[in-house]
Amino acid sequence: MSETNARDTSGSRGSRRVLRFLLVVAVVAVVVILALWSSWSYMLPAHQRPSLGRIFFDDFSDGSTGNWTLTTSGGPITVDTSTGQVSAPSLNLSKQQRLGATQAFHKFREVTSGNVSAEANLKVNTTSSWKWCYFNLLNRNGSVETYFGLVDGQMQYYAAGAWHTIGASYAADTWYSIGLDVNLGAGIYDIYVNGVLKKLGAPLSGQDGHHAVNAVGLQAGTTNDLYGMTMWADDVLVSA
Ligand SMILES: [Ca+2]
Repeated sequence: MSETNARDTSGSRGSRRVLRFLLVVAVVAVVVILALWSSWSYMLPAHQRPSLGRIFFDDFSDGSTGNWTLTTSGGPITVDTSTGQVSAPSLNLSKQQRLGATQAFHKFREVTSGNVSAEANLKVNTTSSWKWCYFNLLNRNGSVETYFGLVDGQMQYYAAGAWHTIGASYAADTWYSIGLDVNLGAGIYDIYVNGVLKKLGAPLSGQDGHHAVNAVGLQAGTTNDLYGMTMWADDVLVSA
């Protein structure tokens, strides 16, 4: 081998080492950027992630319950022009007796995979025991998948046969922004209160083994015939 060729060979080895180094640096940079992006986007409620789009929204500004299928055997459901969040009117569900149901559902195209989120502003008129309100996503069989409620003065989710608190109490006549951020593939959901993550990875209810969702539901409840309860809902948003 001549001296010139040896230098050429040595020089090309050096170039290859530099190229390999730059390639490794580029790969590491891409991995770090993707990790930062995914962790950042994971911290956002689902509807704020770039990949999610709005499926349904109702702020009741049209004065109508027409977007909803109502059951009023337990008490009336009306558009209430006296209150709202962020602005009146809102939906008023007044459960007035133990028997019967006071609930409203809106069906949307079924979401079978990925992320889906539901948000609403909620208010109740009492924190008394045996009165509650539910805000949830349901599957095509009408079974709840998220199982979230305002129960006995605490925001809670139901799983494994019991209610679990999330470190968020509520007061009467106060609006709260609730976000339910579902990962259908993992079978879990996160719960946000006023934009703050309060519960990471609550299990979907999956009572019938079917996790896809196609409805959002509101329900007011009482087991006391003497005193009913009223819940209000506004700015109901579903994104996927
Ligand atoms: Ca409104």
